[in-house]
Amino acid sequence: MKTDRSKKLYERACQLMPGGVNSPVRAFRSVGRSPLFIDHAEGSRIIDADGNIFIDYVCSWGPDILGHGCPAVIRAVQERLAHGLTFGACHEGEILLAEKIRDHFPSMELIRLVSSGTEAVMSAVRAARGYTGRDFIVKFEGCYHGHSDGLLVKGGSGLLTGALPGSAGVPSGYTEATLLARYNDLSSVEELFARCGSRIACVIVEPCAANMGVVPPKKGFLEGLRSITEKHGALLIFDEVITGFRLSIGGAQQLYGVKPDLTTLGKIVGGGMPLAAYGGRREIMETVAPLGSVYQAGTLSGNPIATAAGAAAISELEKRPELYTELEIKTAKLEDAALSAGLNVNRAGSLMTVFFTNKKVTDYSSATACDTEAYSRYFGYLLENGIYTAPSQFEAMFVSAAHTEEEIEQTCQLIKAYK
Ligand code: HOZ
Repeated sequence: MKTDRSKKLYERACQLMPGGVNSPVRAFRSVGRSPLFIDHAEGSRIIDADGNIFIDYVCSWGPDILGHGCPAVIRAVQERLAHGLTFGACHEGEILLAEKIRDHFPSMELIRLVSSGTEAVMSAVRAARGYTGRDFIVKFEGCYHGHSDGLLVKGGSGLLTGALPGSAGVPSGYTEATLLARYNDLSSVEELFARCGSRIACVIVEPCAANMGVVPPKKGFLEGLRSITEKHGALLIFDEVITGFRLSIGGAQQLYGVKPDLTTLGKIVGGGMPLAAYGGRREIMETVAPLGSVYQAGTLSGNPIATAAGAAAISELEKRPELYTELEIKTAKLEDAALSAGLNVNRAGSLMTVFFTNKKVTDYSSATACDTEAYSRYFGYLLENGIYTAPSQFEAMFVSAAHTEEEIEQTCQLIKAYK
């Protein structure tokens, strides 16, 4: 595999950006390589600056459920482009997208559009605190909710990749109100509520964790969170930045049948553009300015190009109800291939992770017991054979509508041959 051009670009990038990147996981450090620079992407493939072609199972970390450059999304963007890039003012496209979101996430009675998943989560937590008048929040070890100060405690994704328990630059006062529980362990949540239930504003959770690798909720876990929070007058926030429009068109809450008070969305909802959303029960969202005293704003919030892309992507998903079954079938084939190679796999719908450990991965401590060097070898093997997967043990593999039967079969053969 030729990497001369990527290497040269990386050297230049390192002169300009920390670690040569704009987001740490993509630096490939945890897999002991230097990053590939992508030139373009089409359907299920990405092509790097050296002309290497890969079947892409990162899919921009989730947004590209329809594959890269879905014609309907590109058309919608091109049509909007002619009308201006940003207004910083109200426009109909925001309403069209918000209506679509509410159609599929009826728990989101009022919605605010923002520009990134981090912003959505930070704002939802603020709304939960504003509504309840309480300060504490409960998050789970290994769940990642973006990089806002109070949530950078035992997070997943890049924090796990870099083996960091938290982040420098966050004053301890900012995380003192963040209480940690164990994923899939209701007793750890009950203990926190027994100690300080009247001070807890919310429990925030990835309803299917995907930032310590994929870790589905055990039966009864989400229902348990629902009843504990209700009992104590705290709110339940589902961070569906990854699972929204991915596990089903109505996300994890539709799939698992548990209704949160607040939901955050990102990735697919923006159709590949920088857009995210938070929303929930009307009376909670009415605390957000200008209706209420919880402040949150953004120049590019509800950007017309991004709303057009998001609405077009969701329209495509609506037109293809069979798509979720097809994604499930394709990903189950990859899962079977990994199992037959003796690998340890977790899968939820079209999200999957191969873990290098002998034990079942159900939470942070079982995820962090994985052999990350073994993952690096597996990653390198796939990459050298034309398969692009996440450059970290603690991320998901994403399957899209654009992956063909042949590509899935080719990937399965490679996985089965892995020694
Ligand atoms: N937070 C993303 C993974 N869960 C990484 C995004 C990126 O590096 O582009």
